[in-house]
Amino acid sequence: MANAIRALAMDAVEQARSGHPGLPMGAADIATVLFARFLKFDAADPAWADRDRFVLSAGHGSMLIYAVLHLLGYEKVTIEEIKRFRQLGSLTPGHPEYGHTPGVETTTGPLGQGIANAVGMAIAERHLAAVFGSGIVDHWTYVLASDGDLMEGISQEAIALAGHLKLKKLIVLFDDNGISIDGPLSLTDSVDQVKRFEAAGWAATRIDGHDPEAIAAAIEAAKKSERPSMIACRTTIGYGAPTKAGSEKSHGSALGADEIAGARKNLGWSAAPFEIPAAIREQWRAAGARGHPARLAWEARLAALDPKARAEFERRIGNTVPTQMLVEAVASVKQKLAEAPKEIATRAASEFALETLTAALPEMIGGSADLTGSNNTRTKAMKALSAADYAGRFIHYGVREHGMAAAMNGMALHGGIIPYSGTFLVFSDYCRPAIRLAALMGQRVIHVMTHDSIGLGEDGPTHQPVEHLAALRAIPNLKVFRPCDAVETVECWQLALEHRHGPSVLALTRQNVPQLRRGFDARNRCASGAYELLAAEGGAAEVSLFATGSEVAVAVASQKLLAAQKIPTRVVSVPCFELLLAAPASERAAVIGDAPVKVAVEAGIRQGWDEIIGADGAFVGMTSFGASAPYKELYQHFGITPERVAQAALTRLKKS
Ligand SMILES: Cc1ncc(C[n+]2csc(CCOP(=O)(O)OP(=O)(O)O)c2C)c(N)n1
Repeated sequence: MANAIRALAMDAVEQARSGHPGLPMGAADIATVLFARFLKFDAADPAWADRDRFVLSAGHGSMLIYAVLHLLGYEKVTIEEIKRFRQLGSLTPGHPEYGHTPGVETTTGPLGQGIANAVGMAIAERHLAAVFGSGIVDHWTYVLASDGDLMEGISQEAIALAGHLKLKKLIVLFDDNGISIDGPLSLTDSVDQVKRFEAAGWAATRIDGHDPEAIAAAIEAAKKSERPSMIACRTTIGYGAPTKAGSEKSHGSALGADEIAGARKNLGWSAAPFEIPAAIREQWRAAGARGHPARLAWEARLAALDPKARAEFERRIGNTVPTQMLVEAVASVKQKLAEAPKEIATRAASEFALETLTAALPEMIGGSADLTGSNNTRTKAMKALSAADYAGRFIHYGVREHGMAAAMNGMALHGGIIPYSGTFLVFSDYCRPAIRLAALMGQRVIHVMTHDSIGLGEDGPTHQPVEHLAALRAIPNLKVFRPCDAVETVECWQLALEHRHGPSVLALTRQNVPQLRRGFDARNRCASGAYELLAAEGGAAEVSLFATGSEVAVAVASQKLLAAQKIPTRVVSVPCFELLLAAPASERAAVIGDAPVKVAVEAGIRQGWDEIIGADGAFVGMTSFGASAPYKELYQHFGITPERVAQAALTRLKKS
């Protein structure tokens, strides 16, 4: 059975003239034992909610999972798709892509992400089991990780968190082949991985990864452990290849006809390319159907559940937000703000909104990377999620932004949870690879990123984001929200929760801002990405001021200065570029307007703004890193003031 994986991997990579045969050939025995004897799944229903999750963290070994899915009988993964490995539109892309190939649980390729996703999946499993009971949620999360996965720093964050949370249903199979691209691992690494995992609170062991009984025994033992488990499986990369086995030469390129012929001989595999002998195919198909009775039994248990509980489980696992409840929750927050306006930081406004939103949406699981009090992501009612209480809804991620962001992706992928978290906006760089993957996979994860400009003050330039808004806006399918006050903050929360197929960032202030939206307006004005907050007075607008977040108040003050000089000026709040730029051209044109002078103000760099104000528009913002001082002084020092904005407008007006 394992040789069938090896043969398909060799043949597909050869046909594509590109790909990675070494890992699938080396890890074939591990995958065979896992899928044929342990993994709970049903090839006939890849979306079964209580299936065991399998994460191929070393995504370059994609032919391993494609071969396995094909052999198990996943309907869509046909031999034709295997033959089209790495070709445009095939179900077998270069690296596994979530949502593309049934049976692929997460997109992997950037090493280290998969193992960190798996930690999130294992957290999701424990939490949902605590909420809905082990009759409905009770599954394992398995990971196949390579040397590269374990060398990446993110793996340390993931391992430490999993050990701390005692995620006993997480099992990592380490493809311990001692080879990476540059050559033997002795070039780069001397870590004892077993000791490393043990130090993080895992059970860890070392076995021969080509001995099926040893693999099975190690998995059996891992399933009895009270801790997460790591099994270092000593393997030979490119197992079976006559000259390239055990060498980096089998890692990432086609083996060539002679080497493949030699490997077929060594493995005793005489079938033609892409052909699987009937007896072996039968065994694989039987493995693919092995979980069928378990699935039916699970479906019966679900059907027997109290109808309300069943409906709630199905709603949550289907990632369906209760629209009416969300709309009502947002309206009630806005009502309170209309009655008693708040001059507070938008991070505090976010906490105010979360009090109501998290009560309405039990699937929201919050967190922070050790900045809970600063990010305001934990509401008073939220209990911590811990090894002692997986029903808790707030995760203290520790100082682990990258691991946090990747674990959040895993939770969203698992289903049943809307993860949101907190850190400083400047540390979005530490989360960026995982945010990018959330965007690529279309996952609803929400990052609350506070201290969003020089407005954070004394912590200085290391902590003051300058280029971050622009950098985040560059990621496709990510929505970046920068609300200007408490009302916009709750509206942006609603939009982030409704952005079902992609991640969001909420960039929030540390400093207080005035509530600019007064009175009750049921509409979500942020939904159009930008809107006219204040119309021009005294005639057609000669100046349009555009601003986001804390700088909207600067624009509003500037409007007064210009009004004193009889210059009709409008103010447009731009809480979300992506929504504005996605709006129909006519709507976009209407909100951007045709005032001869356009000025934008944002305490960040200009990049991206030209799409709104044009290359000839004026920009008041940052052109350098910030500095350490009280924030009001910084706004003066860097010239982000009403006077400077008015001056910029006047200078342009004179020119025009
Ligand atoms: C974050 C990241 N950096 C670099 C790469 C490029 N890359 C792909 S595989 C690999 C290392 C290969 O070694 P290993 O993980 O041991 O895999 P094996 O050689 O056993 O297949 C590298 C550096 C990557 N995919 N992701």
